[in-house]
Amino acid sequence: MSSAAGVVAQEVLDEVNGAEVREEHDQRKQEQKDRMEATNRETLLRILYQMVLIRRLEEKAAESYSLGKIGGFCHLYIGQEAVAVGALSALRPDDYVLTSYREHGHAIAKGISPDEVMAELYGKAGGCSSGKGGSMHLFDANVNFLGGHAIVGGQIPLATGVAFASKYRGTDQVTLCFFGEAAVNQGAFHESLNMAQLYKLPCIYICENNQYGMGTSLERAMSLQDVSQKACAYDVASEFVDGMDVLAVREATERAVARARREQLPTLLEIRTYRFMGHSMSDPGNYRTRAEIEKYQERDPIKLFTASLKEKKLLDDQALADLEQRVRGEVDAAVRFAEESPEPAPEELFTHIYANQ
Ligand SMILES: Cc1ncc(C[n+]2csc(CCOP(=O)(O)OP(=O)(O)O)c2C)c(N)n1
Ligand SMILES: [Mg+2]
Repeated sequence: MSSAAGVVAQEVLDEVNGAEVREEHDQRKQEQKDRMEATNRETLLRILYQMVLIRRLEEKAAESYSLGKIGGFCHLYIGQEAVAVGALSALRPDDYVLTSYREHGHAIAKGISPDEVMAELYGKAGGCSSGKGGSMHLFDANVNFLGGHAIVGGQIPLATGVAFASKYRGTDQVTLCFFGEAAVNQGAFHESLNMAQLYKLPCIYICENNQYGMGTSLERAMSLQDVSQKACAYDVASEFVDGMDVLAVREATERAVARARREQLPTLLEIRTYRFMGHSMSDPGNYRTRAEIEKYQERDPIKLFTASLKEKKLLDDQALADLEQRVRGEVDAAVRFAEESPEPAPEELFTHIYANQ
């Protein structure tokens, strides 16, 4: 075969692949548009607003990190916003949320203000953890957001205990526990699922499967890669969910919440997603290709949702521009708040060590 023929063949192949991607995209958009029927416009626009706010706040955080204004570790959630926003949109304000160190999005969606999140990233006194937690330890008991946990899988038994407390006290509160797929290999995950089903606890375990644990792909670390199947071992209900479709996440969480609130039973949701940035700000990213990242960026949850809203005539260019401007204003204000907030006082070293301080 001549090299010219080879080039033609590649072009034909690209065209076929491109058509396949477009077809898949159109199909997902149609599914999302069908799901929109179940939710009012105000809620849909709030969901878009939250996803855009989280994205822009983190883009700004990356900038501040590069300028040396944010120290320590910083794990961005860019690409995964539909998981936190979709799931939390199915909760009541008095429900509990616990998650890992990749938690800026969950904190915002649970109601911690952008000012307090940004100030915490800056390590300032105005932060939600008084500047003593940083990026990995956002916390606010006032909105039932119980962290921000840096030990992989550490939040899973804690969430199980929180759900036990709700049941013991006779409330109908539900606990949502988020973790990455690498945490599923921890014993704590298995012990918790066993206990939750045995004790009938209202806990929803959400595995955000972004397919990598630091630089290690799922295939290299897990013998059974279908995470949702693992629930069978403990007789726990489970679902596999597309994490790029915010409404698919919302609907699956609604089903799990109903099971938890009415029947006091746990659920495992495996939500397939992808992080567009490195594991943390210091990740050189040489374990995956540019082409792989671009493939998933085509399926950006914010792009998909915006396109669906526009086609359903629930959003136009002007409304989108207004939303972006409102978000930009909030993010700029959060940065100003963080910059102007004081450093924690030296005495703060001795507070919050034991309870009741
Ligand atoms: C018990 C424990 N072991 C190892 C680490 C180091 N570590 C931090 S993040 C991480 C990968 C976790 O990946 P995953 O659970 O998939 O979450 P993701 O970062 O993808 O959101 C590891 C191994 C840790 N923090 N805690
Ligand atoms: Mg992961």
